[in-house]
Amino acid sequence: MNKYDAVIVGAGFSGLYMMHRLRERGLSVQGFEAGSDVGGTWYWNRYPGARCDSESLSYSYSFLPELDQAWHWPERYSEQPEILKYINHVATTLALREHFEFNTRVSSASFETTTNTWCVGTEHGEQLTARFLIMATGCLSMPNWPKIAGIDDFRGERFHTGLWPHDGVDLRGKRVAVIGTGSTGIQSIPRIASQAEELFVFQRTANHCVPAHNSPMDAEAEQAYKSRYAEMREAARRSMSGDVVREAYINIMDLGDAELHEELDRTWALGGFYTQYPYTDLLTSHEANERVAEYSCNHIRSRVRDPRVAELLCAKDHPFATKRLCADSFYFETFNESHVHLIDLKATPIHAIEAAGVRTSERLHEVDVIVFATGFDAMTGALTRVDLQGTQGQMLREVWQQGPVNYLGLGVAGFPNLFTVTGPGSPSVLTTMVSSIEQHVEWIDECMDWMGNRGATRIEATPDAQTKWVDYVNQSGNATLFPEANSWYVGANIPGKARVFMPYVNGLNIYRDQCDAVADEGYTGFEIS
Ligand code: N01
Repeated sequence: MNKYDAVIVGAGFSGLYMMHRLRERGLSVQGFEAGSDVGGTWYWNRYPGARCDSESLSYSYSFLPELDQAWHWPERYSEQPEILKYINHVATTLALREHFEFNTRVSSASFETTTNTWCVGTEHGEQLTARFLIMATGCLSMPNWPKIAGIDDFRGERFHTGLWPHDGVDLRGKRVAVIGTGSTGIQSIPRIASQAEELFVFQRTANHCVPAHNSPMDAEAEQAYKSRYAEMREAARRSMSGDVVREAYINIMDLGDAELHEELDRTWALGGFYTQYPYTDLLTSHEANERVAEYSCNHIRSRVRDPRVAELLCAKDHPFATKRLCADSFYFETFNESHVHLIDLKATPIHAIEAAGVRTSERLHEVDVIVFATGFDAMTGALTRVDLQGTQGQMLREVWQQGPVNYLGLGVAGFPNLFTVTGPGSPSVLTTMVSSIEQHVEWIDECMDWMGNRGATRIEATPDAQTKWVDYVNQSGNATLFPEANSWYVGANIPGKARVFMPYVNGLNIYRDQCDAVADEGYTGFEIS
């Protein structure tokens, strides 16, 4: 059986950087990736309109300053092919591909207490051992196919946005159904509408949106950013959001109506989904939140011609930004087109999928294609799908049945030498992902280096530190309005999943300091031997 210092699962932004760091230190590392090439999220999500809602100049690695200067992002917010091109370039330049086995899922891993190693198995029956197992499997990587009766009876074509065919799908002249109106639906619906002969949008919950205001990259703005890249990167590292946006400087309830209107006009004109960061009380005060939500709905009312449709598109059942905010590019205007129909699933729920289309309580909507923009088993799904077995033979999925438990979002009691990159209990999805990924990867690498220098072979979160961390993360989340929404942040999109607010809300800056303090004090909260 081959023996390695570490196994890395996943070749997205996390796995690639992790591989680079460990290889630079001369460790033997084997990577596995389910896809046929690198890219992770950006390998799989190729649906029409797939784009990053974080600005291109900040959504990239910070550890390659020369590439920062050389790389040109053609748009303010990059489309999926541009981001994949960047990831491919990095993987090629740093010669990372050769350390990954592609088209291979890790299916099992069990910790051997006698040797302090992980025994890792793949779906193809390979077995290998490694001192460390690093799950760089992403927060939004396990597609959610909803359990709708008759789904297999459909005679036409069906696609999940997170598993979009690599050679694209020709939707011209077709009658298309899109189920789901989260970020993905909102990005793809305008593009699908531009091709389809007829489009039926099945909306269960209207989502809060801010305008993206995407545009070609402004040469002057690009140059100005590049001239200060190091400073911008440092500001991002030290920020709550992991990005360079103004944060926590306005208390909404201190503003009169006219002042607030002016302030939101300014934010909406800037665009981008960081609307939640400038405001101190947006996510803690219902009153403040409702004022922003009302402003947002008025925008929709001014953009959608049919007042009935406009009202349906206004999110009313959860506070503003308590589900991941969506960034829209002509989403609302799409519903002014005569071939686009909005179906309100609250009024007329889906009863079944039939051979000819989607049957709601009202009628059958006949379609040729169904697009499932129905999201992911987020944050835990990619981890609990693997048979991860700890020191007592316990499975991670059993340990996490009532919600994920871990320490710092990085390690789990009973699962020594296992690290999760951007795991639940870390800021991850509430920040610009690459910033959080880099923080985790660097912390893990430094921890492994520290252990190596001391001849330590085992690190494990203590149950006590884990309980305290989970309580702290839960209490921090519960002090906000976030848990009120039936979002994937709380697992509400997956029937039967425990309802726990999973991300860490206090910001990447505070989190980074906490992780650094743990390391500086000799990895307190971990037992090392
Ligand atoms: O998934 P979602 P997504 N019947 O879970 C509906 C990131 N992302 O793929 O709200 C009918 O948000 C569901 O309805 P409801 C981003 O973090 C990033 O859109 O549960 N409908 C909802 O409308 C984002 O948050 C970028 O009532 C059903 C939709 O499907 C995350 O990915 C771009 C249903 C799912 O929305 C996930 O976004 C795009 C059913 N049975 C996405 N089941 C970037 O910027 C589910 N729905 C990088």
